[in-house]
Amino acid sequence: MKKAWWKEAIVYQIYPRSFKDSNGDGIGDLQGIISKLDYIKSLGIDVIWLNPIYSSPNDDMGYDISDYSNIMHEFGTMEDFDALLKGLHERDIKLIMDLVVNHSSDEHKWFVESRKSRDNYYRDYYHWWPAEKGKPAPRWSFFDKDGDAWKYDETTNAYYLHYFSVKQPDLNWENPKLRKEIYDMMHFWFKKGIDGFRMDVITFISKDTSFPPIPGKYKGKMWDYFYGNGPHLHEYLQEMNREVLSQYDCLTVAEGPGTSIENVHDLVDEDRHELQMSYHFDHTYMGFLPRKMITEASKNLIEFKKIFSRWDAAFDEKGWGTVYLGNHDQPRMVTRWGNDSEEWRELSSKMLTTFILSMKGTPYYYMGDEIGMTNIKFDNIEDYRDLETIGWHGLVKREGGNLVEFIESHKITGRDNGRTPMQWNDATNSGFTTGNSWLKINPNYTMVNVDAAEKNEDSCLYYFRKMVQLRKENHVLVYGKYTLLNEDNPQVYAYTRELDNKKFLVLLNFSPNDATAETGIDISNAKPMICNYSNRTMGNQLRPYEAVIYKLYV
Ligand code: TEU
Ligand code: CA
Repeated sequence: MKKAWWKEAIVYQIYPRSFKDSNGDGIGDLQGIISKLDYIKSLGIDVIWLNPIYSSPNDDMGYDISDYSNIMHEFGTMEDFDALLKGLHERDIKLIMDLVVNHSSDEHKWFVESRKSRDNYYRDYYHWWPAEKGKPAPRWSFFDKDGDAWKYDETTNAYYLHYFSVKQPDLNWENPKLRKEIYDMMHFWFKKGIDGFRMDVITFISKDTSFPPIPGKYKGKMWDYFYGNGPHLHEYLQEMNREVLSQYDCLTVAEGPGTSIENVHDLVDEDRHELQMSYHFDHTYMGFLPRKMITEASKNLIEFKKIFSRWDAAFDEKGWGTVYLGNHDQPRMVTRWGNDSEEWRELSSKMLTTFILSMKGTPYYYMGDEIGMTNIKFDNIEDYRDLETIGWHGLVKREGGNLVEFIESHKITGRDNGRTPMQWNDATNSGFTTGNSWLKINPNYTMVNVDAAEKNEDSCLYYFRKMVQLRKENHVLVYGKYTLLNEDNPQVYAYTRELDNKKFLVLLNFSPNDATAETGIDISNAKPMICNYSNRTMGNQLRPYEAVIYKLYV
């Protein structure tokens, strides 16, 4: 296993819109993040992944970019960005930015020009279908109000493609002029000193521009798999690597909808000269029906263990993986995978943190999870700001579907649950803003906040810092061989990590009941390295949501 800084790094994701507002407009901003740099440093993490901060009309909260080389005015100025980057680097923290180049905003000058005429210089920066050829073969859109990825545009009597919202037209990567523009933009940011990119739906960028009907085998399956393996994807990523990435000591991670164990090596193996790692969605969709309606199967631990064990094994020989539970597209991990009741919130949050930071692969940890933030569970669609939930709600309404069931499911699955503002203290608006927050703040901020956690050495926050240190001091948790134990136990996730002469045993009770870990391992003289209960009774009995890591003497 070849060692590398980006394999040993712990990545902390900041959703800037909701981290800290410095000017009272209710929207987080770069100066707000700067005011919290010492807090960020205190976590012990190595890399910040910053969601998009570029100019945007915010149809999809910054994932619709109208100028790739400028800062969204709500977030501040380029000088603020330079100060933020300097502040992070002074604290030995790297910064990776979000590269959103499958699509731009429809307000980007390229698209404003492209839609003007069929012979415009920028016409082929996007995917157009002349209407005289009839309507093109159906493509599904994640965010279109009717799920239709083709939008008719009267001016030039043609359709344009948008896998996401109508305000997010897909860029035409088959056009070398477009690709060069993207590479130049990437150099611009690298020359400012950033340390890499998280690449938004990068697997979708290559399209067969004859737009044939989607093959039958993808019917009913996630469209991601068809979208995620276009004809020239790897050619373009190898070109991006040659033209840009190979010239910098950087971290590159694909957001990889449509990646599978079968195809991920084409993306991340070192000898492919493309990217370094990718994150998949297999666990996030567990038990979900279309439009993120939820079923009982959504928390099946046996399935969860199978998924993570399969993905771990995928990188036994080559390539490298990622481990995450939360991000800005996912519900809060303690609600989705733990238990957000007041009785079990802290214990189960610490248990999940133990999992993320004791698995092989680079951990991606989402802001606020370190204090055990929970889903806000809106009762009204009017409280949502995310076009995904609002769009699907409209669709269900038009179909005469069950809106009560929809709202109930989205209390768990809706993306805005993970986007509510960071909870700093128990003052008004949790110290996030002195104005009216762009998205409601979880009322539990009076108890769940950074200040309260800093005053309590038994808090999720202190536990997170301890787990970070345990991982950094024990590379067996980074590179060690993972072996799943007791796989058919529906309550307990048990595994070992081994490297050279070190062997750790991780026992996690994912249930609210006592459980027994049947691992066959004698722990009578093992050393508990960390536990989320103040006292660890030896043996393989686990209390509700108990997490413990033992050092075994082999
Ligand atoms: O997400 C792409 C993506 O796959 C998710 O939208 C996922 O399919 C969806 O949340 C599941 O319901 C990226 C960004 O992370 C997301 O925030 C953007 O909305 C999207 O791309 C478009 O840029
Ligand atoms: Ca602000």
